[in-house]
Amino acid sequence: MDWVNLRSDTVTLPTPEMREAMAEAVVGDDVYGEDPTINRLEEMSAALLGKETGVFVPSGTMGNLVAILAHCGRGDEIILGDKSHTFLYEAGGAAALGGVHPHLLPNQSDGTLLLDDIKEAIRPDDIHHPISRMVLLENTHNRCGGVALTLEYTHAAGELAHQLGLMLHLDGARIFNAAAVLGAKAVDLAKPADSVTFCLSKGLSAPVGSVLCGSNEFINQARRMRKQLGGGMRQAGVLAAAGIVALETMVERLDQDHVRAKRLAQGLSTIQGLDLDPGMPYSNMVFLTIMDKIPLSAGEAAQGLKQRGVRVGVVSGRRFRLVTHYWIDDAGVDHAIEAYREVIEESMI
Ligand code: TLP
Repeated sequence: MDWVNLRSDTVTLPTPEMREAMAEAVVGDDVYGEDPTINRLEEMSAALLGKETGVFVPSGTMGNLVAILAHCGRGDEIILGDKSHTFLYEAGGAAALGGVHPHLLPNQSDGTLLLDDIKEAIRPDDIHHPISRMVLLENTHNRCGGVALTLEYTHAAGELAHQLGLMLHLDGARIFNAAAVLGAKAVDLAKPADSVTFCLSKGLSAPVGSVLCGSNEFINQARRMRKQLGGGMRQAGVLAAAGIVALETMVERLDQDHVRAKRLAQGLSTIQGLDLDPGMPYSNMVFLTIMDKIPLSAGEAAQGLKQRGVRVGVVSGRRFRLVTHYWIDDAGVDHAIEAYREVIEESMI
Protein backbone atom coordinates (compact mmCIF):
# COMPACT_ATOMS: atom_id res chain seq x y z
CA MET A 1 0.00 0.00 0.00
CA ASP A 2 1.73 3.20 -1.15
CA TRP A 3 -0.51 5.60 0.69
CA VAL A 4 -0.51 6.05 4.41
CA ASN A 5 -4.19 5.30 4.24
CA LEU A 6 -5.86 6.10 7.55
CA ARG A 7 -9.36 6.59 6.16
CA SER A 8 -10.63 3.33 7.60
CA ASP A 9 -9.60 -0.21 8.38
CA THR A 10 -11.89 -1.18 5.50
CA VAL A 11 -9.06 -0.13 3.13
CA THR A 12 -6.90 -3.07 4.22
CA LEU A 13 -5.64 -5.30 1.43
CA PRO A 14 -5.40 -9.08 1.67
CA THR A 15 -2.02 -10.43 2.80
CA PRO A 16 0.07 -12.70 0.53
CA GLU A 17 -1.01 -15.66 2.71
CA MET A 18 -4.65 -14.76 2.11
CA ARG A 19 -4.11 -14.52 -1.65
CA GLU A 20 -2.46 -17.94 -1.64
CA ALA A 21 -5.34 -19.46 0.34
CA MET A 22 -7.82 -17.85 -2.06
CA ALA A 23 -6.06 -19.30 -5.09
CA GLU A 24 -6.05 -22.79 -3.58
CA ALA A 25 -9.50 -22.77 -1.95
CA VAL A 26 -11.69 -25.83 -2.46
CA VAL A 27 -15.10 -24.46 -3.41
CA GLY A 28 -18.65 -25.57 -4.16
CA ASP A 29 -22.13 -24.10 -4.46
CA ASP A 30 -22.78 -22.45 -1.12
CA VAL A 31 -26.48 -21.92 -1.80
CA TYR A 32 -26.68 -25.75 -1.61
CA GLY A 33 -24.44 -25.68 1.47
CA GLU A 34 -21.69 -27.36 -0.56
CA ASP A 35 -18.78 -24.98 -0.24
CA PRO A 36 -16.42 -26.66 2.24
CA THR A 37 -14.37 -23.51 2.76
CA ILE A 38 -17.42 -21.40 3.62
CA ASN A 39 -18.69 -24.17 5.87
CA ARG A 40 -15.37 -24.18 7.71
CA LEU A 41 -15.34 -20.38 8.08
CA GLU A 42 -18.89 -20.45 9.46
CA GLU A 43 -17.99 -23.19 11.94
CA MET A 44 -14.84 -21.38 13.08
CA SER A 45 -16.76 -18.12 13.47
CA ALA A 46 -19.57 -19.69 15.48
CA ALA A 47 -17.04 -21.40 17.76
CA LEU A 48 -15.16 -18.13 18.33
CA LEU A 49 -18.39 -16.38 19.30
CA GLY A 50 -19.96 -19.28 21.20
CA LYS A 51 -23.00 -19.58 18.92
CA GLU A 52 -24.49 -22.69 17.30
CA THR A 53 -23.74 -21.66 13.76
CA GLY A 54 -23.05 -18.79 11.37
CA VAL A 55 -23.74 -17.52 7.87
CA PHE A 56 -21.21 -15.83 5.60
CA VAL A 57 -22.49 -12.55 4.13
CA PRO A 58 -20.87 -10.08 1.72
CA SER A 59 -20.74 -7.17 4.17
CA GLY A 60 -21.37 -5.95 7.69
CA THR A 61 -24.31 -3.97 6.37
CA MET A 62 -25.92 -7.12 5.00
CA GLY A 63 -25.13 -9.01 8.21
CA ASN A 64 -26.97 -6.45 10.31
CA LEU A 65 -29.86 -6.19 7.85
CA VAL A 66 -30.29 -9.95 7.61
CA ALA A 67 -30.27 -10.14 11.43
CA ILE A 68 -32.96 -7.46 11.67
CA LEU A 69 -35.09 -9.13 9.00
CA ALA A 70 -34.71 -12.53 10.65
CA HIS A 71 -35.64 -11.23 14.11
CA CYS A 72 -38.36 -8.74 13.16
CA GLY A 73 -41.44 -8.42 11.00
CA ARG A 74 -42.99 -5.38 9.33
CA GLY A 75 -44.20 -2.85 11.89
CA ASP A 76 -41.85 -4.15 14.58
CA GLU A 77 -39.52 -1.74 16.29
CA ILE A 78 -35.79 -1.95 17.00
CA ILE A 79 -34.21 0.07 19.76
CA LEU A 80 -30.82 1.42 18.78
CA GLY A 81 -28.46 4.32 19.32
CA ASP A 82 -28.66 7.61 17.46
CA LYS A 83 -24.97 7.22 16.60
CA SER A 84 -25.15 3.56 15.64
CA HIS A 85 -23.76 2.50 12.29
CA THR A 86 -27.03 0.74 11.50
CA PHE A 87 -28.98 3.96 11.94
CA LEU A 88 -26.47 6.33 10.33
CA TYR A 89 -24.74 4.42 7.57
CA GLU A 90 -26.73 1.43 6.38
CA ALA A 91 -28.92 3.35 3.96
CA GLY A 92 -32.02 2.90 6.09
CA GLY A 93 -32.21 -0.73 4.93
CA ALA A 94 -34.21 -1.97 7.94
CA ALA A 95 -36.99 0.55 7.25
CA ALA A 96 -36.74 0.51 3.46
CA LEU A 97 -36.62 -3.25 2.98
CA GLY A 98 -38.03 -4.67 6.20
CA GLY A 99 -40.65 -2.14 7.27
CA VAL A 100 -38.87 -2.14 10.63
CA HIS A 101 -39.26 1.03 12.65
CA PRO A 102 -36.15 2.51 14.33
CA HIS A 103 -36.59 3.73 17.91
CA LEU A 104 -33.58 5.91 18.61
CA LEU A 105 -32.03 6.40 22.03
CA PRO A 106 -29.14 8.75 22.71
CA ASN A 107 -25.82 6.95 22.57
CA GLN A 108 -23.79 7.90 25.61
CA SER A 109 -20.17 8.94 25.01
CA ASP A 110 -19.07 5.43 26.03
CA GLY A 111 -21.17 3.92 23.24
CA THR A 112 -23.84 2.55 25.57
CA LEU A 113 -27.59 3.10 25.72
CA LEU A 114 -28.81 3.85 29.23
CA LEU A 115 -30.62 0.83 30.61
CA ASP A 116 -33.34 3.11 31.97
CA ASP A 117 -33.80 4.56 28.49
CA ILE A 118 -34.23 1.04 27.10
CA LYS A 119 -36.83 0.23 29.75
CA GLU A 120 -38.69 3.46 29.00
CA ALA A 121 -38.61 2.76 25.28
CA ILE A 122 -40.57 -0.48 25.50
CA ARG A 123 -44.03 -0.07 24.02
CA PRO A 124 -47.03 -1.21 26.01
CA ASP A 125 -49.33 -3.58 24.16
CA ASP A 126 -51.60 -1.13 22.38
CA ILE A 127 -52.81 -1.02 18.78
CA HIS A 128 -51.36 2.48 18.44
CA HIS A 129 -47.81 1.22 18.89
CA PRO A 130 -45.30 -0.71 16.89
CA ILE A 131 -44.13 -3.89 18.63
CA SER A 132 -40.80 -3.59 20.47
CA ARG A 133 -38.77 -6.54 19.22
CA MET A 134 -35.05 -6.02 19.45
CA VAL A 135 -32.21 -4.00 20.96
CA LEU A 136 -29.13 -3.39 18.83
CA LEU A 137 -25.73 -2.56 20.33
CA GLU A 138 -22.42 -1.86 18.59
CA ASN A 139 -19.00 -2.99 19.86
CA THR A 140 -16.57 -1.32 19.33
CA HIS A 141 -18.69 1.76 18.79
CA ASN A 142 -17.54 3.53 15.64
CA ARG A 143 -19.05 7.02 15.96
CA CYS A 144 -18.40 7.07 19.69
CA GLY A 145 -14.71 6.97 18.87
CA GLY A 146 -14.06 3.23 18.67
CA VAL A 147 -14.88 2.76 22.34
CA ALA A 148 -15.43 -0.78 23.61
CA LEU A 149 -18.62 -1.69 25.48
CA THR A 150 -17.62 -3.57 28.62
CA LEU A 151 -18.53 -7.12 29.50
CA GLU A 152 -20.53 -5.88 32.49
CA TYR A 153 -22.57 -3.48 30.40
CA THR A 154 -23.22 -5.95 27.59
CA HIS A 155 -24.37 -8.59 30.07
CA ALA A 156 -26.63 -6.13 31.89
CA ALA A 157 -28.13 -4.96 28.58
CA GLY A 158 -28.66 -8.56 27.45
CA GLU A 159 -30.32 -9.48 30.72
CA LEU A 160 -32.62 -6.48 30.51
CA ALA A 161 -33.54 -7.11 26.87
CA HIS A 162 -34.41 -10.72 27.64
CA GLN A 163 -36.40 -9.81 30.76
CA LEU A 164 -38.40 -7.44 28.59
CA GLY A 165 -38.94 -10.17 25.99
CA LEU A 166 -36.66 -8.55 23.39
CA MET A 167 -33.85 -9.95 21.24
CA LEU A 168 -30.35 -8.51 21.45
CA HIS A 169 -28.34 -8.12 18.26
CA LEU A 170 -24.73 -7.08 18.47
CA ASP A 171 -23.11 -5.23 15.59
CA GLY A 172 -19.69 -6.60 16.42
CA ALA A 173 -18.06 -5.38 13.22
CA ARG A 174 -14.94 -4.84 15.38
CA ILE A 175 -15.71 -7.22 18.25
CA PHE A 176 -12.14 -8.57 18.21
CA ASN A 177 -10.82 -5.03 18.67
CA ALA A 178 -13.18 -4.69 21.62
CA ALA A 179 -11.93 -7.97 23.08
CA ALA A 180 -8.31 -6.85 22.67
CA VAL A 181 -8.97 -3.50 24.35
CA LEU A 182 -10.80 -5.06 27.28
CA GLY A 183 -8.48 -8.05 27.65
CA ALA A 184 -11.65 -10.12 27.29
CA LYS A 185 -12.69 -12.95 25.02
CA ALA A 186 -14.99 -12.25 22.08
CA VAL A 187 -17.04 -15.26 23.14
CA ASP A 188 -17.83 -13.57 26.46
CA LEU A 189 -18.70 -10.26 24.81
CA ALA A 190 -21.03 -12.11 22.44
CA LYS A 191 -22.65 -14.31 25.06
CA PRO A 192 -25.58 -12.05 26.00
CA ALA A 193 -26.48 -11.46 22.35
CA ASP A 194 -28.93 -13.60 20.40
CA SER A 195 -27.06 -12.73 17.22
CA VAL A 196 -23.73 -11.12 16.36
CA THR A 197 -22.27 -9.81 13.13
CA PHE A 198 -18.51 -9.42 12.83
CA CYS A 199 -16.45 -8.21 9.88
CA LEU A 200 -13.50 -9.94 8.25
CA SER A 201 -12.69 -7.01 5.98
CA LYS A 202 -11.83 -4.36 8.56
CA GLY A 203 -8.98 -4.78 11.03
CA LEU A 204 -8.77 -8.48 10.13
CA SER A 205 -7.68 -7.43 6.63
CA ALA A 206 -9.61 -9.94 4.50
CA PRO A 207 -10.87 -8.48 1.22
CA VAL A 208 -14.60 -9.22 1.61
CA GLY A 209 -17.12 -10.52 4.05
CA SER A 210 -18.73 -10.70 7.44
CA VAL A 211 -20.24 -13.54 9.42
CA LEU A 212 -23.56 -13.45 11.25
CA CYS A 213 -23.74 -15.94 14.11
CA GLY A 214 -26.61 -17.22 16.25
CA SER A 215 -28.78 -20.26 16.94
CA ASN A 216 -29.45 -22.90 14.27
CA GLU A 217 -33.06 -21.78 13.99
CA PHE A 218 -32.16 -18.10 13.66
CA ILE A 219 -29.45 -18.74 11.09
CA ASN A 220 -31.85 -20.85 8.97
CA GLN A 221 -34.13 -17.84 8.82
CA ALA A 222 -31.13 -15.56 8.18
CA ARG A 223 -30.11 -17.73 5.20
CA ARG A 224 -33.55 -17.20 3.72
CA MET A 225 -33.22 -13.43 4.22
CA ARG A 226 -29.73 -13.43 2.69
CA LYS A 227 -31.18 -15.21 -0.35
CA GLN A 228 -34.03 -12.70 -0.59
CA LEU A 229 -31.50 -9.89 -0.65
CA GLY A 230 -29.52 -11.61 -3.41
CA GLY A 231 -26.66 -12.49 -1.10
CA GLY A 232 -26.46 -16.22 -1.87
CA MET A 233 -22.93 -16.31 -3.26
CA ARG A 234 -22.20 -19.74 -4.85
CA GLN A 235 -18.42 -20.50 -5.01
CA ALA A 236 -17.53 -17.79 -2.53
CA GLY A 237 -15.10 -20.11 -0.77
CA VAL A 238 -12.42 -18.07 -2.55
CA LEU A 239 -13.48 -15.22 -0.25
CA ALA A 240 -14.03 -17.36 2.82
CA ALA A 241 -10.50 -18.76 2.43
CA ALA A 242 -9.11 -15.29 3.10
CA GLY A 243 -11.50 -14.99 6.04
CA ILE A 244 -10.11 -18.17 7.57
CA VAL A 245 -6.56 -16.83 7.30
CA ALA A 246 -7.83 -13.58 8.82
CA LEU A 247 -9.21 -15.41 11.86
CA GLU A 248 -6.04 -17.48 12.19
CA THR A 249 -3.50 -14.70 11.78
CA MET A 250 -5.05 -11.31 12.41
CA VAL A 251 -7.07 -11.50 15.61
CA GLU A 252 -4.13 -11.77 17.97
CA ARG A 253 -2.25 -8.84 16.43
CA LEU A 254 -4.98 -6.18 16.75
CA ASP A 255 -3.27 -4.81 19.86
CA GLN A 256 -0.52 -3.54 17.58
CA ASP A 257 -3.04 -1.29 15.81
CA HIS A 258 -4.19 0.05 19.16
CA VAL A 259 -0.58 0.81 20.17
CA ARG A 260 -0.07 2.65 16.86
CA ALA A 261 -3.28 4.60 17.36
CA LYS A 262 -1.81 5.75 20.68
CA ARG A 263 1.42 6.78 18.95
CA LEU A 264 -0.62 8.68 16.36
CA ALA A 265 -2.78 10.42 18.98
CA GLN A 266 0.28 11.31 21.02
CA GLY A 267 2.05 12.86 18.01
CA LEU A 268 -1.03 14.77 16.81
CA SER A 269 -1.67 16.14 20.29
CA THR A 270 1.64 18.05 20.06
CA ILE A 271 0.40 20.04 17.02
CA GLN A 272 -1.08 23.41 17.90
CA GLY A 273 -4.46 23.89 16.32
CA LEU A 274 -5.56 20.25 16.51
CA ASP A 275 -7.93 19.16 19.23
CA LEU A 276 -8.13 15.45 19.98
CA ASP A 277 -11.36 14.09 21.42
CA PRO A 278 -10.84 13.25 25.08
CA GLY A 279 -9.92 9.64 25.70
CA MET A 280 -8.49 9.11 22.20
CA PRO A 281 -7.73 6.44 21.24
CA TYR A 282 -10.02 3.82 22.72
CA SER A 283 -8.99 1.23 20.13
CA ASN A 284 -7.78 1.74 16.54
CA MET A 285 -9.50 5.09 15.85
CA VAL A 286 -8.47 8.67 16.49
CA PHE A 287 -11.07 11.42 16.16
CA LEU A 288 -9.84 15.01 16.08
CA THR A 289 -10.98 18.51 15.17
CA ILE A 290 -9.22 21.50 13.63
CA MET A 291 -9.63 24.47 15.95
CA ASP A 292 -11.53 27.51 14.70
CA LYS A 293 -8.38 29.68 14.79
CA ILE A 294 -6.91 27.61 11.92
CA PRO A 295 -8.07 28.91 8.51
CA LEU A 296 -8.67 25.46 7.05
CA SER A 297 -11.65 23.16 6.75
CA ALA A 298 -11.14 19.45 7.30
CA GLY A 299 -11.71 18.95 3.55
CA GLU A 300 -8.98 21.45 2.66
CA ALA A 301 -6.61 19.93 5.16
CA ALA A 302 -7.36 16.47 3.75
CA GLN A 303 -6.31 17.74 0.30
CA GLY A 304 -3.00 18.97 1.72
CA LEU A 305 -2.49 15.65 3.46
CA LYS A 306 -3.28 13.77 0.27
CA GLN A 307 -0.57 15.72 -1.56
CA ARG A 308 1.80 14.39 1.11
CA GLY A 309 0.67 10.79 0.61
CA VAL A 310 -1.68 10.61 3.58
CA ARG A 311 -5.38 9.80 3.37
CA VAL A 312 -7.72 10.56 6.23
CA GLY A 313 -11.45 10.37 6.86
CA VAL A 314 -13.33 13.67 6.94
CA VAL A 315 -16.38 13.24 9.15
CA SER A 316 -17.66 16.81 9.19
CA GLY A 317 -16.62 20.42 8.51
CA ARG A 318 -13.63 20.47 10.86
CA ARG A 319 -13.45 16.88 12.01
CA PHE A 320 -11.43 13.82 11.04
CA ARG A 321 -11.36 10.13 11.79
CA LEU A 322 -8.06 8.27 11.42
CA VAL A 323 -7.97 4.48 11.70
CA THR A 324 -4.89 2.33 12.18
CA HIS A 325 -4.66 -1.18 10.73
CA TYR A 326 -2.34 -3.93 9.50
CA TRP A 327 -0.91 -1.83 6.65
CA ILE A 328 0.07 1.11 8.85
CA ASP A 329 3.50 0.80 10.46
CA ASP A 330 5.33 3.16 12.82
CA ALA A 331 6.94 5.00 9.90
CA GLY A 332 3.48 5.57 8.39
CA VAL A 333 2.20 6.96 11.68
CA ASP A 334 5.17 9.32 11.98
CA HIS A 335 4.76 10.41 8.36
CA ALA A 336 1.07 11.21 8.99
CA ILE A 337 1.93 13.28 12.07
CA GLU A 338 4.53 15.29 10.15
CA ALA A 339 2.12 15.79 7.24
CA TYR A 340 -0.48 17.21 9.62
CA ARG A 341 2.12 19.49 11.17
CA GLU A 342 3.15 20.85 7.76
CA VAL A 343 -0.41 21.36 6.54
CA ILE A 344 -1.45 23.23 9.68
CA GLU A 345 1.74 25.34 9.79
CA GLU A 346 1.47 26.20 6.10
CA SER A 347 -2.09 27.49 6.58
CA MET A 348 -0.84 29.97 9.21
CA ILE A 349 1.71 31.64 6.90
N1 TLP B 1 -18.05 1.15 8.70
C1 TLP B 1 -17.32 1.90 7.70
C2 TLP B 1 -18.18 3.03 7.13
O1 TLP B 1 -19.39 2.56 6.69
C3 TLP B 1 -18.41 4.15 8.10
C4 TLP B 1 -16.05 2.45 8.32
O2 TLP B 1 -15.22 2.95 7.55
O3 TLP B 1 -15.89 2.36 9.55
N2 TLP B 1 -20.90 -1.78 11.56
C5 TLP B 1 -19.92 -0.94 11.89
C6 TLP B 1 -19.70 -0.60 13.32
C7 TLP B 1 -19.10 -0.39 10.90
O4 TLP B 1 -18.15 0.46 11.23
C8 TLP B 1 -19.32 -0.75 9.55
C9 TLP B 1 -18.50 -0.16 8.43
C10 TLP B 1 -20.36 -1.65 9.26
C11 TLP B 1 -21.14 -2.15 10.30
C12 TLP B 1 -20.70 -2.07 7.85
O5 TLP B 1 -19.74 -2.85 7.28
P1 TLP B 1 -19.62 -2.97 5.68
O6 TLP B 1 -18.85 -1.76 5.24
O7 TLP B 1 -18.90 -4.25 5.49
O8 TLP B 1 -20.98 -3.01 5.13
